[in-house]
Amino acid sequence: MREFSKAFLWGAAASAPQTEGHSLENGKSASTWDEWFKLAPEKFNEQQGPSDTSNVYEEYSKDIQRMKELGMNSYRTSIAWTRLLPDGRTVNPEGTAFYKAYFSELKANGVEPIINLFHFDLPWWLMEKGGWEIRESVEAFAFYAKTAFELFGDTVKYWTTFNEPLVHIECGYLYGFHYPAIVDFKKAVQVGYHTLMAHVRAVEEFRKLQIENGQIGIILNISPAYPKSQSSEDLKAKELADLFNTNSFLDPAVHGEIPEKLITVLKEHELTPVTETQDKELIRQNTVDFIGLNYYQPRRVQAPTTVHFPAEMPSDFYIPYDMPGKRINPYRGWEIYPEALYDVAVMMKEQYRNIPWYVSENGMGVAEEERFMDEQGMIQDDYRIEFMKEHLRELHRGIAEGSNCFGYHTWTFVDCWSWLNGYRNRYGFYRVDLDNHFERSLKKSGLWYKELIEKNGFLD
Ligand code: BGP
Repeated sequence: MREFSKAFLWGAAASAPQTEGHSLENGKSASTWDEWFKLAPEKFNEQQGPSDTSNVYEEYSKDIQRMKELGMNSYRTSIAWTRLLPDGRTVNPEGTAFYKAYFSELKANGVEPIINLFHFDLPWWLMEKGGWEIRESVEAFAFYAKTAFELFGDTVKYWTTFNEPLVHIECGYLYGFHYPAIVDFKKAVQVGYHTLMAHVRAVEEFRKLQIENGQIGIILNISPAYPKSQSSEDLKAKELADLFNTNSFLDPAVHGEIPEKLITVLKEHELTPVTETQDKELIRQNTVDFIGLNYYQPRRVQAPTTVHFPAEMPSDFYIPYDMPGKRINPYRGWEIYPEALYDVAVMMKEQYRNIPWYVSENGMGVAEEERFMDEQGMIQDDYRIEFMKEHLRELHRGIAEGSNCFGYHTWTFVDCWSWLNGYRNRYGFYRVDLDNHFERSLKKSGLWYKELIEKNGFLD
């Protein structure tokens, strides 16, 4: 039996833009997703946009009963900045009432809400001014964060500032996947820097309010780098991949410092962002209470064969290595490598002062899951159960060695809309009926999760 600690958090994660629906209604203003969908609907799988989600705006009460039924003791979702503060300054009463009711009901049902402030959804009014490229975004975010803490801090005790800040940086400014789909390394670094400062300022606002028992963290996507070989070139590629993708946010969040090495590399390549004098001190003073790590896949890397100087893209520092024989989830194209979760646990213990952390996302997206539906209408997603088991086994090993992990959340609870992928890949414990997004049905993995929670572990 692999058992977990008594207070271990079991739950699932989601986000406002991927679940709420009513994306341009009830007082909400447009985010970059709403506008991009308007501008280029063909980019979205089956032209499903951000209004086409799982209707949590109406369904949250019933969903909370479903969470309770599985025994979940925690749940993470986010606030939509555009719903709470449609113009960035004025509180939307309808949005406030919705979130108040939603969070209180979670709490009343024994499901601890972990509330995140930013999940890829920048307000359009801010994007039009330059978004994260401009310093104004930092103060705009700090104001939004403060407003949210003041409004909901009596109910919500666990807060996080950003979900996967690397995503809006690299998808928006390096690889063309998200709006504004610009390819510009220097801008990407500036966007990253402003994001970090926005995080830090939000933490500062949080501390000022002294919310009773309140804790604040950040959620980072972690794909630990593994080198192709032990050659010095490949090892350097691994080091740089971790520097840009892992240490860049983890170090300031936990240690209060941007890694010296990163500062040097950016300088060498003329990528240094514009900063302000007080920033260093702000970063130093505003570290977090806990970290959430989203783990899906490792990052296999090797040394680049041709490089530009100064660097034009991260591929001038490291390139992907397509390792023969790796296990893969063919629907998402992501490698399955549970062992990395053990490595992450050890890294948190040894390099990040064993700060409390939890697995804030882990899961397996599979397309056309209706194929696996049995006669009773239940999706037999044994592959998902196996995936979770394998990852929990490795996590447990890390915890047994002293890593301070306090919970495990899967992505996700109810199948949800996923950005450009729409509803292509499903992740939920509950299936959403694509012909009627109000309808949900439990999958086999949900039953397995319920049992896991009941036993606080699993037989292995
Ligand atoms: C994470 C995001 C989520 C979610 C998940 C699954 O990176 O935080 O928003 O989408 O990945 O990925 P996808 O939906 O792209 O398959």
